[in-house]
Amino acid sequence: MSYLRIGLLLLIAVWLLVSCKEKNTATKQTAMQNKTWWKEAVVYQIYPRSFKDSDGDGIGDIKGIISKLDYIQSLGIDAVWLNPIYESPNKDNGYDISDYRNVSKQFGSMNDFDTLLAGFHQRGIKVFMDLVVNHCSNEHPWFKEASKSRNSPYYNYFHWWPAEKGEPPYRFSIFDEKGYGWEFNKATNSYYLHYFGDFQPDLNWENPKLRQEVYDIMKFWSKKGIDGFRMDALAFIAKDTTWPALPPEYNGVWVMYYASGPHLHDYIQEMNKEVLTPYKLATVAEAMGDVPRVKKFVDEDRNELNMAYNFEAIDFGYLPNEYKMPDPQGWDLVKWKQIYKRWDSAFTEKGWGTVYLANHDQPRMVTRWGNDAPEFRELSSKMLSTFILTMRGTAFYYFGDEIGMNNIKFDKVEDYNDVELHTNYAQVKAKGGDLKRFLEGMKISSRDNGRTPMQWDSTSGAGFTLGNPWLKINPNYTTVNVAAAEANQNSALHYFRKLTTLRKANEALQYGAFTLVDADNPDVFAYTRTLNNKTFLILLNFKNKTATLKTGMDLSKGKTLLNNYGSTNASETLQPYEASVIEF
Ligand code: TEU
Repeated sequence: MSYLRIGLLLLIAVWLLVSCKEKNTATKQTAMQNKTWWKEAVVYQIYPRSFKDSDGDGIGDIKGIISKLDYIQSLGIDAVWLNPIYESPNKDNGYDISDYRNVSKQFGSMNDFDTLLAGFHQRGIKVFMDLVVNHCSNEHPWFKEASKSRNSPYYNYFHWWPAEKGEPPYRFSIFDEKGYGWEFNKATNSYYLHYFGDFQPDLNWENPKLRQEVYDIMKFWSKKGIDGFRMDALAFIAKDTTWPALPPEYNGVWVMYYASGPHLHDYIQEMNKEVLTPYKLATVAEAMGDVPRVKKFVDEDRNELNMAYNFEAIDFGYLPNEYKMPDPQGWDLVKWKQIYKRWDSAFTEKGWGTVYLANHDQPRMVTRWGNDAPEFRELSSKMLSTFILTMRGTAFYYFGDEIGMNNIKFDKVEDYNDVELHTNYAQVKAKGGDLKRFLEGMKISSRDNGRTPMQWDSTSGAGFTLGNPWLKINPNYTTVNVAAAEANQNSALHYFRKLTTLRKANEALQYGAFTLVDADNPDVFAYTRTLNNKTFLILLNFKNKTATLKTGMDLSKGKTLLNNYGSTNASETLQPYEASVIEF
């Protein structure tokens, strides 16, 4: 064969290889992008206690949410997640349920709920309910009965350690002052297990009867027509009931040990078969752990759940071995970007992630991840909203962030309501720790910062209540409120609406591949989202100073679709907290 022929054959072979590879990526893209409503959704989280009070008792309620349905629709969101609305003694604000089939009297009636659900559906908004089944309240009839006698039919609905066997093997409890997860019960002469507060006994998922009870509760709500469940503390439901001693490498990383009950995934698969598939429910779970662990919950082939929260990114920037104590050195953007990269690549083909920067367990996003100084509050909150709505993964957006609500930063421990805060305060106090330092840290990280009432207008009570609010209202409500934001065309609120519209109109922002740009840039979080022939470049300056980056792209070819400074010129120099969405 002549050299010419060999050369020609080689050329053809290379051409064939390249075109096949291109085809492969194309098929891969469509394969990874089987479309579903919940992958495209922006989910707006409503903390009912703090959203809108209709009867003047200082506590938000269902009728209050109903009165704001048109506002919620106007945001352009696709679904809502309601924090627990069930009957509860409210020691952990609804995460201690005493009746799974009734609405809390504080919030209204079942009729109100039915009206609310219909109101959402009429507006094309889907509804996620909170499912809290790792534990119930100690005032739930199951526990009340179980704790009377070992012969109670409900005794095995919970985990017990008989006192005649001595001290139970150590387990940690997050809302217990001593951090001890077993509580002695005299009537049964045994200890019951509680990973959270002693008022939140853990349910025994190893008991098939209990599992059936849970599925029945889920069916009860599903028959009403809800669209999905947000699953609380789901990683912890299964336990190793041989109660092995915690290994030396445990080192306080309880999620990695407790999240691994041997039958965890069997139970979730059973739940999927019994309820999730038949009722076509979407699911998002608190499935704590590292990426490989989390993947197991949402890998489509495993028939378990749809989405999981990214705890790694949200817990970033705290001092090791101290609960939610912000690192005085700040947090490292380059490392944070790598977390998102890792989580994104875990879900390119199977499974699906979520993107969020706040919820009821977190402080306000603008204080924690942006800058709530008056000159930067709106700018940085627009920048963070841009991040949440242009990343790959279902967007979970916390009520009030659309107007840039920020942390209230209580000075006194008495101002706090949260069981978590009071537990940790008591622990620091018992150890003779620095309480002043603790309270300073909590101004940044504590959960109550995210739970202060919604600021609707500048009237007394912020348009939230005519009564005495259950938690203090941020005094800046006189200027930071929905009414003021509606009146100002440049507000974070109007910007958020532009973002939801932009995301909806562009599949590339929903399904497009995510690639970091200038990954090592210490100030700017930049990335592209690409699908077929469309690319979006997103530039986000996370710092309070001018920053530059290298995109390696010809920005003159791009069109700026959205910019929080109103600029239309794409540039590699960004103003403090500048955000740009550029289309190519
Ligand atoms: O949170 C689960 C959880 O594991 C908590 O540790 C959470 O990460 C912590 O609150 C962060 O500060 C869920 C709910 O979201 C939370 O509100 C409840 O208090 C908790 O379960 C118990 O039900």
